[in-house]
Amino acid sequence: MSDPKILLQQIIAGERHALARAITIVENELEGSSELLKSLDLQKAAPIVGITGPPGAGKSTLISSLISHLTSQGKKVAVIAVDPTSPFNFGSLLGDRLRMSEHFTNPNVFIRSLATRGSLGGLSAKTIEVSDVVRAAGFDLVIIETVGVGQSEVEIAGLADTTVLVLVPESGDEVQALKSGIMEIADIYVVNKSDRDGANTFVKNLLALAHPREGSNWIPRIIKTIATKKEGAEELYATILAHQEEAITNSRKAYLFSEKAWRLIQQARTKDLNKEDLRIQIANEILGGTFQLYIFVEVFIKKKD
Ligand SMILES: Nc1nc2c(ncn2[C@@H]2O[C@H](COP(=O)(O)OP(=O)(O)O)[C@@H](O)[C@H]2O)c(=O)[nH]1
Ligand SMILES: [Mg+2]
Repeated sequence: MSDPKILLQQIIAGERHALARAITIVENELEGSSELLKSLDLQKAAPIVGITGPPGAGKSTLISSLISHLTSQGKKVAVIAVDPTSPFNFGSLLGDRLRMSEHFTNPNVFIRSLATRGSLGGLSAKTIEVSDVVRAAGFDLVIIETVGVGQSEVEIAGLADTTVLVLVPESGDEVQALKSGIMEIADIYVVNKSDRDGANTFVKNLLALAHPREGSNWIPRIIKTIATKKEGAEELYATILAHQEEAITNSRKAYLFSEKAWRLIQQARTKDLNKEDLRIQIANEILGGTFQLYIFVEVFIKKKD
């Protein structure tokens, strides 16, 4: 077993095989996993952008166009594709791989598919841990693709710094039905397939729905894209950056970390877990400059035992 500290240094230095090994260690809870997680510097890590939406909306294609834009600017980007179906269903993984194949040979791009295990909407505690390892590896941006199947959009919103909901012009009816749940979680709406009829009307309808989340001044933005032609990727990235600058406040950080802590602790089967307590404790530690997610979770679990 390699020393987690050395492995971490290699990851930060951009050694991709070290990153791949670290992900395997964390995914399979091999020896050193906990040490590795606890030594991650998550305050300075790359932001996570969650890209979610119904199957076929064009998420993978959009991510591919975003990667092209980012790498043309010399940026480093990682993609974690979360497959909500069985880990044995390689068909869907292969589809995403083929679509992204033009990026597989680029040293500034790291793509990893993640099978989900057990969690209701597809996002397990493992996804949090793996994405944190990737976040610490010197990328400018980490993108997580999740298929919208009800609960998972809401889960990605607790995991991602910025949540992008990808819809298509025909999503109008869905949006009416889903207004309260899914619509609440997006920081940025993308109307993809804008080469189709109805895109402008749909954008107008979305604009009427866009209002800030509770406790935030950020008003969700709406962006039209044609992912197959790489149109709109530049604007999408600029808007992601704007959201990072304007909306990621300390209270938002405390919210996100408490969502993650809750899920990690829940996985460790701790009872009597209160999210509001978690948020307050985490907010205090963030203010005091002492917060580290995995140390916090370990101490919390020990205290409860
Ligand atoms: N017309 C059109 N088709 C698109 C666009 N973006 C993606 N597609 C197509 O939509 C299908 C589903 O795309 P995919 O990226 O796999 O969607 P995902 O399931 O959300 O990841 C593919 O056949 C894409 O080529 C677009 O902007 N316009
Ligand atoms: Mg996809």
